[in-house]
Amino acid sequence: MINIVLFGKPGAGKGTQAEFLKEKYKLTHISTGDVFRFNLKNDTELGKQARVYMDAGDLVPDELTTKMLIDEVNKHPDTNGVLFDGYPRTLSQAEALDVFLESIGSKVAATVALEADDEILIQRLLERGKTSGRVDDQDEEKIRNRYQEYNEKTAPLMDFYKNQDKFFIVDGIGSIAEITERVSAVIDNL
Ligand code: B4P
Repeated sequence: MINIVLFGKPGAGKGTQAEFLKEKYKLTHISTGDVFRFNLKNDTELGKQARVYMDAGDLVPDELTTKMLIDEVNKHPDTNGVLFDGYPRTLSQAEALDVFLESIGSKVAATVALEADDEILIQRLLERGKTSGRVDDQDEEKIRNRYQEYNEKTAPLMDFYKNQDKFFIVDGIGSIAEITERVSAVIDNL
């Protein structure tokens, strides 16, 4: 299994790049944001619990998120590898992911961070909010809260992966195809 973590601030393009990378490398794409949104839409118990956090732009509690993530990975026992999109987002999630992957004889091969300036990203999200119907994309205050959550809880993961020599930074500004090339160059060199 070759497992790649796509890392970056909200709107950095993780989901956008994952759509291309999953085809190119035949990986299973798991977006925790998408799985949560599916549960919200279908009004499941998990959706009901996650909604209040997501709508406010807060992270969903670790216990709920990690259980959901493990359930998703377990649905694909024969996969070539997983493209983790939006997970882990806290140190506790990163540690839980390592423990889980080790239990199935696997590990994170690399974490690829898409880097871009906050103000550009906020504009991207507001633009998407015009058509996505996502409550968390429509209000600048909620978007700024997502960046605060990122700075406080997710940014520390950079050191976690740097200390394991698994952290690769890619410039997230440019055309979608250019960025796919940059991420591919990292994966091809692993
Ligand atoms: P996510 O669904 O992961 O959303 P995201 O960070 O907004 O998106 P992403 O970086 O994938 O951006 P995208 O490609 O879509 O999370 C939403 C919420 O779910 C979180 O706030 C949290 O509440 C919850 N959640 C999810 N995972 C969790 C976890 N592990 N723990 C706790 N809570 C969790 O791109 C954004 C926009 O930019 C798009 O409109 C796209 O078209 C555009 N774009 C992309 N690339 C571009 C480029 N190169 N140039 C111009 N525009 C571009």
